[in-house]
Amino acid sequence: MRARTYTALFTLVIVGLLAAEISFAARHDVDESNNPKADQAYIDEAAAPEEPLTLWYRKPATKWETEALPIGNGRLAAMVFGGVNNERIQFNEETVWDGVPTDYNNPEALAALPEVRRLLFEGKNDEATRIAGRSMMGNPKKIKSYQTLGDLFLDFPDTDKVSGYRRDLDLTTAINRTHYSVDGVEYTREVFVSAPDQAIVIHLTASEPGKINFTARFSRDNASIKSASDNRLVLQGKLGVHYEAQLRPVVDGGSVRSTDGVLKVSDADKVTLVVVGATSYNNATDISGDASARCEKYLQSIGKKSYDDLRVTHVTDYQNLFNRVKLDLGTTDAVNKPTDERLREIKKGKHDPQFETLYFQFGRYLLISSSRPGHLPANLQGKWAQQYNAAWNSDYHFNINFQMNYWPAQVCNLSDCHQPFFDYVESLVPFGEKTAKVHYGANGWTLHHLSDIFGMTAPADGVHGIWPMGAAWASRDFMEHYRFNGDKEFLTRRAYPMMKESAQFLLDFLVEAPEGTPAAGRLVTNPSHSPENSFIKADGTQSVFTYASTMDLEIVHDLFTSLLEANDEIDPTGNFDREFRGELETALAKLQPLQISSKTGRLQEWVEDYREADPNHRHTSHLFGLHPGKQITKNATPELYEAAKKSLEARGDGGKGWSMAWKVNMWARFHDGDRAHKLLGNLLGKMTLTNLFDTHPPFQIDGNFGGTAAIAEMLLQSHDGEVHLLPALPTAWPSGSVKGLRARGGFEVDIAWEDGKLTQATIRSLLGNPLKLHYETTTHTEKLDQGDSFTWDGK
Ligand code: FUC
Repeated sequence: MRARTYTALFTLVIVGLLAAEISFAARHDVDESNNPKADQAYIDEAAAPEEPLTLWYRKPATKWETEALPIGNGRLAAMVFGGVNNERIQFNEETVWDGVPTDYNNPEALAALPEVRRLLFEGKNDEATRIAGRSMMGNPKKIKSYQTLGDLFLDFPDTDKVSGYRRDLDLTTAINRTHYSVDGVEYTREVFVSAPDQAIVIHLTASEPGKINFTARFSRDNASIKSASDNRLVLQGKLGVHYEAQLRPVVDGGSVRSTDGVLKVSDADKVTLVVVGATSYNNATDISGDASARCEKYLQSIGKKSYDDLRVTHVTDYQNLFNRVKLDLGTTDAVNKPTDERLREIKKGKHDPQFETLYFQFGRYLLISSSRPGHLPANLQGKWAQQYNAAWNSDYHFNINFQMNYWPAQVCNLSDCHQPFFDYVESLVPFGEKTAKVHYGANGWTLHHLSDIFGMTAPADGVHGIWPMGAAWASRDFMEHYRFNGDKEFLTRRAYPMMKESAQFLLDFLVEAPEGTPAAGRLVTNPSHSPENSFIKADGTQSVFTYASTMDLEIVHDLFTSLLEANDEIDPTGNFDREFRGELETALAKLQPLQISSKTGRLQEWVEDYREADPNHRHTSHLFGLHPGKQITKNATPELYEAAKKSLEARGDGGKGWSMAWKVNMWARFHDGDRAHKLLGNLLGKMTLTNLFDTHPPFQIDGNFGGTAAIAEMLLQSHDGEVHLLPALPTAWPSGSVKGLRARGGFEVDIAWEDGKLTQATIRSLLGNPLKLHYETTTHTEKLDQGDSFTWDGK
């Protein structure tokens, strides 16, 4: 009786947990605050833009999430609607977060740990869940949301006599443009966000003088909005941080006046509006900065720069990053159709390889626009959020999403854009050191499944948040940076210490599994999760909470072997940090190995061969060792490789945006180009919105970045000690070329192929490392000096 009550109670807890996961998405602000006076559709024959790497549409956006177009400079971001009678430009600044610096640690947690561990080893998962839920969560266990900074509305004289309407986003310049004619006068609006000048720049022109008339106003809940000197508009408010935006107009001809928070421009020839924004955020413990002074400083430094100056500076800066990679997967006539029409046809099954190129470059565009050195990294929505309560707070999720954002960074030649990831993760270390101590009595640092900008490193949300592997996973990017760039200074000063601290935590956290468990005598993690997935035990009860999930073991293996690799790089004689090296080697030898199920032949997701509660679960965590890790490869671990393939097969071809993107990467690692391409088709056809944003749903940017990385992964791999050309080329891309991808070991790679076969590859050595090339069944080694190039036809 009692057991049954517990089971029922427990099932309630689990169902509650899973429902919480789902409702978390559902509870976010819905996409209602769209352009209130949306323009009607202007469907006429506006010509296609000349530049094929352009998103373009024949009607203004009405919906923020699916239609408006994103622009950004890594700190500021904006979504532009392109309305004719009413323009809406929603904008963000990366530190506009609700909340204040907080100590999230829970001093009660440590006392509960031994009991929870014992219960999990004894298979009393439900009891362990209850105790952990009560005692081991962060305090508070919820973080607050990233938010919009505000909206800028431009109201023009109403007209319905519009012709030649087009709005577009040119990925080669990062300029958004709205163009149309009324009564024979052509109007053009250009909007971009400049990184060098730290401003959103809006430029309005007309083909005849004196034709520009509009009013402009800011809007935001709970903000004060007023006019100020130089005809400025000012928006100010306070969450925990003080936030501020300022608009300064430069008007040629006609007249301009700003009163009571409304700017009125009449009969002007051309107008430039410069919008700047800032908050009082200094760092996770200090929000005492001066938002107004910061805005003032941005405007001062722009001074009297002309629009043309601002534009040239922006384009030069942007192209320095964007132009490094060129991709051609084939051309199609569809390029002459608006992007929304093309996407509709793709959803119906049309093959449009040039659209896949557009999608790839859009991912690179998004990374450049949301992640720049000196600023915060891209969050769940990049930096684009119109909400006050965004889905999952638009936070940093460390159990896949945040790391996925950075998968394209190195291979797609945007190493600079990876920097915010490193700075941010390092900024969390002091908080994670405290969490390691307070929650686990451990050295080193830890971080659970999510974080914010106020130093959250403790377990959040629910028991599935008691997953202290986030720091270890995030540390792998530091080593990847070294593998791609060979920067010894980065290795010794940043990568090695970061990985070491993460490993110090794990060395303390790992415990020996007791007799009677399948892992007896081996080192395992406990407590543990396979992120957000649940399993069914032999007695029919369901749980998410266990010990030694496969992903944990793979993360530990990845980190410890990376540290040994780093140690060798620092001193090949093995004399560097000898004692710690020994500890790692001992722990690795004792670590519980990965298991292949005797029932299914699949790689087990948990140390015990539990039944799956959701066989198609969106996370494919147990395949971490295949991708992004490198523990499981065709050459080194053929049995695990085959077992992992069976696991991926069994997961099916469905998923959320990001999980589909992950699967494309994984099929690329299985060298199955057609399967990878099929799933890329699912990503584009089912999980891509009209503005090419990935949708979970709702909009979540990880799928964009994961998808971009996957396309690169199909063309080039370098995780297994060789530069593997066209490892997963699908039949759908018979001929094409890519230029400027980066490979580990410090190589820049150009590849051309025809009729499905490599025709020529050129590899430039950036570091002078030995080169091992691989194409189909052929390998070739070459000694290259730094700066040398080698051309190969794969034979
Ligand atoms: C992970 C996923 C969810 C969502 C959230 C932001 O935890 O399980 O699907 O993507 O992150």
